Amino acid sequence: MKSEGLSPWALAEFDMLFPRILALVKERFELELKRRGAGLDRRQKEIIEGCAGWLGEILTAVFSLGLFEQLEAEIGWLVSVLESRGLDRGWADLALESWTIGIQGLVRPPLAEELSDPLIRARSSIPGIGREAPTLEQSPGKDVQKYLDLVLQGRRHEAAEFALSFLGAGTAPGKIASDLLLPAFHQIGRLWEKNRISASAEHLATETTRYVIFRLFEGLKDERALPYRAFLACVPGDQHDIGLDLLAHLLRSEGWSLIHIGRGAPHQDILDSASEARPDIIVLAVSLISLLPAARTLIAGLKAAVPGVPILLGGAAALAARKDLEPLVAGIPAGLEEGLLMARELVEHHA
Ligand code: B12
Repeated sequence: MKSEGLSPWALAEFDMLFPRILALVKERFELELKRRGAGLDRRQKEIIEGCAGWLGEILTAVFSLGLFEQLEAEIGWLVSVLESRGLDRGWADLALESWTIGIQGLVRPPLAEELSDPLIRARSSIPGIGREAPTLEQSPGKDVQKYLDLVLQGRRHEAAEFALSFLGAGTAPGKIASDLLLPAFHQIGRLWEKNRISASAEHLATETTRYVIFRLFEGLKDERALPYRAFLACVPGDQHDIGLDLLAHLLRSEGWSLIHIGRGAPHQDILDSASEARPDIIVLAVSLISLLPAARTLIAGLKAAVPGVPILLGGAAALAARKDLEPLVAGIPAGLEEGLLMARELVEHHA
């Protein structure tokens, strides 16, 4: 597939030398941690140790899909994660510098320049990152804030009753999800990023949200009972399944039958169960940029295993790589409503 600005030779060289470059970068991080990590606690050290491999995964996605603009966004996210955990942005700089040195040391010129130029550009953006308005200051609105407080405390019945009160007032479940549940979730993500809540709090919020979603859609069935069957799965490695779950509820409420395997299935299992399911459409979700190469491999595998079945790809990472991935799939919907519409159009067109 085409990657803007990067030759296939540079890409092949990067793939081949990846393990060696990664080993060098890790070694450099270990040395730096010994040199200036004395005052850091275990969690801080874990974050720093994770930087080397994390950037490697991001670079694999950025290079193979030509997502050069995304690299700066990801570095911005890393700086935010580091600084809110008492670590300075010098560690993000070290990660980019180490990958640059590794590439320049092991890859032959001029391919080395091709690969390291985007890193050098991203590095120069570090001093200016996040100096503007901090994202947490954006107020989520009164209802979202109220719902968010309940979800963060795991008060699932009250959270569900609050969400259901909008249903009683005539708002559709899908609209409640997009206007209440999703903004709350986005705020939860920012709170985690800023180290205001733990990963376990994120898990509690997820399970509470799952319950609220179940209550919102419980008993809702469209009389149309559409004769279509969808197969839904997260890309291997991606745990973010709530968006996919919501789409599943929306489809089910229109009377679709579903084989919804959610998250956790490895590549081959997805291929096997998709071909066994014989669906009219396949719906995949990917939220993390680092898993875009896995998404692309899965799409290729599904096209071979279940030829002719349209594939819809959704989720935050799919949207970020829309331009590059769109030619590979039947559609990348911007949101859940659009996903529902596209799914219907594709199966009707296909039938
Ligand atoms: C809940 C959550 C988790 C839960 C997931 C539980 C679960 N079962 O889903 C847990 C705790 C496991 C988790 C783990 C991690 N997470 Co997390 N997570 C979130 C959070 C708060 C909500 C995700 C979510 O469900 N959002 C609701 C969806 C529906 O909204 P959306 O993603 O914006 O999607 C829109 C569209 O894309 C569309 N859509 C979504 N999915 C689909 C699918 C289809 C088919 C279609 C058509 C449309 C569609 O609908 C939405 C509205 O239009 C987000 C914050 C956020 N901004 O979303 C972080 C977030 C995604 N996580 C993040 C990170 C970093 C992680 C971890 C790496 C570290 C961590 N926090 O522990 C791990 C990685 C685990 C893994 N390998 O997947 C980052 C990603 C940052 C980045 N730059 O990529 C985020 C953005 C938080 C942040 N601000 O730092 N996470």
